[in-house]
Amino acid sequence: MSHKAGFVNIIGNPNVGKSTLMNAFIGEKLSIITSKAQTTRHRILGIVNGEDFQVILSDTPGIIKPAYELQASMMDFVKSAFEDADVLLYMVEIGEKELKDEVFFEKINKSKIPVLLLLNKIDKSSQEELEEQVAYWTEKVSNAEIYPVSALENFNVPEVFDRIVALLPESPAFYPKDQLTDKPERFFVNETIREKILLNYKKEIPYAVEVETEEFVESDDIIRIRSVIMVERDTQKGIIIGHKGEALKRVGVQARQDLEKFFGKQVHIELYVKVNKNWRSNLNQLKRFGYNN
Ligand code: GDP
Ligand code: K
Ligand code: MG
Repeated sequence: MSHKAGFVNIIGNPNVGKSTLMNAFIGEKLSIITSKAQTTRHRILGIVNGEDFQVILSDTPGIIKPAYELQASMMDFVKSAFEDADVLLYMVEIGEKELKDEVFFEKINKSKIPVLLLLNKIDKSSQEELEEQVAYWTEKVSNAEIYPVSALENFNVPEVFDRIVALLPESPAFYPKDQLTDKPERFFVNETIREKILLNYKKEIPYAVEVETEEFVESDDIIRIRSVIMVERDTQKGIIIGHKGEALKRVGVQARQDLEKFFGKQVHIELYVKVNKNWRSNLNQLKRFGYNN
């Protein structure tokens, strides 16, 4: 049986309905939805699995000018998901056009990645307005396929999803099919720490390591994180920690810097190392890492 998998990036100004759409895709509440602009500062990863597909979605902050810098830092943060996205969803809402940036249009029009322009909140518009807007966007983003949708009312959402799957390349799944999706921030922290481990140690170490974030507590001005790095042997624990704890400290500092940029908040991160001989084969342990729900 053929299988499709790939990365989908959702972009658009704040409050156009990106999170609502993502939740509609995923079928459960995943990201924070609010009418306040710029609430979604996190890059939240959601994964929708089917028997023969895996769609990996990210929801990013707005693309209006003040967000550009933030976006740039996010871009090098998760380069692969961004640059190697297989499908780009560009969401706008009915009535929105003044805020647009010509540079951005150009980028869209030159995109090698297929772009679906989702004209959202059509439940609020008249037929006439809808037609007028479709004409406007057809002219602006000549390169995109345009879909009028209502993320809130699920109008045309399944069709968009089917189109996404159709556009994805043939590929095995990137993440275990039963990957946890209800704690995306933790998942993201784990991936960040794992990346830093990859950067700081020789090859055999990263493969012997699993990261689990046990605590992720967010308040107004700080996020407190505690994560455990699981290794299989005592010797690996020693290597991870390093002389006077310096190696582990470096991993922590690098992870913190990235996470602060990413979350736009101060981050306090506590890392510790645990030896767990069979983490790889022990199913119960795997469950704790979120591979079962
Ligand atoms: P985001 O900032 O792009 O992630 O936008 P959100 O998903 O947080 O949505 C912002 C606001 O728009 C929320 O109040 C949503 O309920 C509302 N919204 C989203 N989609 C629709 C839609 O299709 N129709 C209507 N009427 N409201 C919507
Ligand atoms: K929002
Ligand atoms: Mg959002």
